[in-house]
Amino acid sequence: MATNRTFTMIKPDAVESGNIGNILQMITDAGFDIKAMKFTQLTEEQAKKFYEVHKERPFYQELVDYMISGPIVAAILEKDNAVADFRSLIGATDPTEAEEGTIRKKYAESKAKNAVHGSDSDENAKIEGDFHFSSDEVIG
Ligand code: IDP
Ligand code: MG
Repeated sequence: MATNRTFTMIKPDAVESGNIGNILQMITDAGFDIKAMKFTQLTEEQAKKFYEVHKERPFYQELVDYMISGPIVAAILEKDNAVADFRSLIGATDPTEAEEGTIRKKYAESKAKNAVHGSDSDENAKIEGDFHFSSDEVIG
């Protein structure tokens, strides 16, 4: 059964380009409630662990280096059908393939520097939210 929470990060390229506010506006306009949020910078150890599923992929170290290159915003979001609806809102991994009006179409620089993360399943949403937030940092 679909749960109602997902996990996101506004990635270093979008923070650097000054789009935290624009992206949060799109997220809340789409009906997501923020249940937890922090501005932080990942350590290499954290980034490696977060993206461990991709460790055999050729871009793994590039991805880790990028994700630690500057600060991010991490958040837990709530909405009916959160995981699927948020993937629709962010668009395809490669912004050249993302639909008009999606966050990645508007704000991503490239397939690697693609502005936002969105969990790909309910199971991973829980794992990723728990990775970044302790229970007393989550509201409600
Ligand atoms: P997703 O973020 O749309 O779920 P994944 O395939 O899970 O995409 O890849 C995780 C992240 O790895 C992407 O968001 C992107 O930052 C990076 N990435 C994916 N494919 C490539 C690539 O071909 N080159 C460089 N980085 C990539
Ligand atoms: Mg993914």
